Amino acid sequence: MPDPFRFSQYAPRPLEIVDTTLREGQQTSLLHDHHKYFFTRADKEEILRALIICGVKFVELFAPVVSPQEKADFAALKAVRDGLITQKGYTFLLAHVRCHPRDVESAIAAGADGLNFYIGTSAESRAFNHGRDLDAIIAQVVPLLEDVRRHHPDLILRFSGEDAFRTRDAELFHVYDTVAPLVDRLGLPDTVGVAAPDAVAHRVRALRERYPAMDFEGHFHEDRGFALTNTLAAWRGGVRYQDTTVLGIGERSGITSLTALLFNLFIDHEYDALEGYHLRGLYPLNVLVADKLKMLVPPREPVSLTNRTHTAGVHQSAVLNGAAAYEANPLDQFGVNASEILLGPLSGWNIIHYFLKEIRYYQLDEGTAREIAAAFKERVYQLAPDVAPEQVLVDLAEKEFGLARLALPETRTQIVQRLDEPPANRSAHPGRPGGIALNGRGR
Ligand code: HCA
Ligand code: CU
Repeated sequence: MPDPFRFSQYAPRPLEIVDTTLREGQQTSLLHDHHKYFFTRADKEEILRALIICGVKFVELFAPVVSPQEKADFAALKAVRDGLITQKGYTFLLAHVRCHPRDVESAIAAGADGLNFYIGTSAESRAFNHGRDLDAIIAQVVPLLEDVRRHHPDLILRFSGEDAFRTRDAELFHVYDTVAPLVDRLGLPDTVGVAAPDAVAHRVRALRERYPAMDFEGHFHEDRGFALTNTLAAWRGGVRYQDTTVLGIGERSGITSLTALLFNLFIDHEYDALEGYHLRGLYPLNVLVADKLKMLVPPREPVSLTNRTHTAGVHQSAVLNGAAAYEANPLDQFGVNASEILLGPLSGWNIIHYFLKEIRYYQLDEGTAREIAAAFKERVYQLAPDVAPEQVLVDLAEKEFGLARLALPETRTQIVQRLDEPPANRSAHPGRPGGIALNGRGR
């Protein structure tokens, strides 16, 4: 009987997301100001839990050597993972390590399931990062990998030539030829975001020809706005493992967004790729991480409430006749619907603030939104099935917190938010208002 805890006996799915919100994501400029934005241990635990619930099986963390806090967090996150095994199966925790024995030892001591090695191979990295030439890189990396392989045969090993897209084919091959027999995967990170989809397709083809039995891992930065398209190009070229973060956060403008990737694969009918992912949990996941960053799900995220917001008058009247007029994509299947927005286990005060302010047009500040959210959460799970949760929220806002609505002139444009749920859910809540939630502005 295969042992699901051992990678050698794990049958990888067609697409394996390697989520790196808790590593690359922590390098986002949004987390730069640590007084305002900071992933606490509790935040990280919540994010990991949500990722596992959404079906992610590979999660990258910093090597514990990075700081005492990361070390302690690693242990806490492992405990979260262990607590979910019976319910959700095994998720592999991978430590991001420099090709340095100290990094490796710290990760092994912390009980990592795998090591994601990286070292710069481009001329720029060689000149400005570590000062070693390609043969010196090989001389540093190969004995280390051999040693780890020998003593820890069950560890999942991945090696990335950092800045692979500014590394010439021949130079990358020079390093990968010696490393390939020692690892489970080779990475192809576009560290500085220079690649376009054609270059990605070309590189993937060349790598697959040279290493036909090898698995690859894509990692694409957003500097040119190509992160998602590059990931799709790599996936279509046969790259099974793809790095993502929630909301695409990461160094500079970030990397590929987890939910944007799964959403696009769905739209393109690539259902094989979606095996094992829980799509309805994706919008709540976006909200959860946005909430930690003290912001709303950014409007550029495909899986967002803004994609169901209509402001132009002609759009609104068309949407009221038939949503399909300006909504082509089944966002409700990704959790952008009233029950996930208000009731999802991950929805925070932020979305309640947005809902009351932007959709229902109450005047309220953040502090009040937090208080209302706390009261709402206490109440909403004890509801009779025929009471609409939106009504509870509105009652709280009006009757207990005495909020007033913004009074605006008739002519002011209404913003229409479609928060209707799919028919199956709707019939379960006969007390709920009709399919379209109209805001109260000017009415
Ligand atoms: C970094 C760089 C990295 C590493 C990716 C990888 C990149 O922040 O250390 O290990 O494959 O973009 O190259 O994120
Ligand atoms: Cu990166």
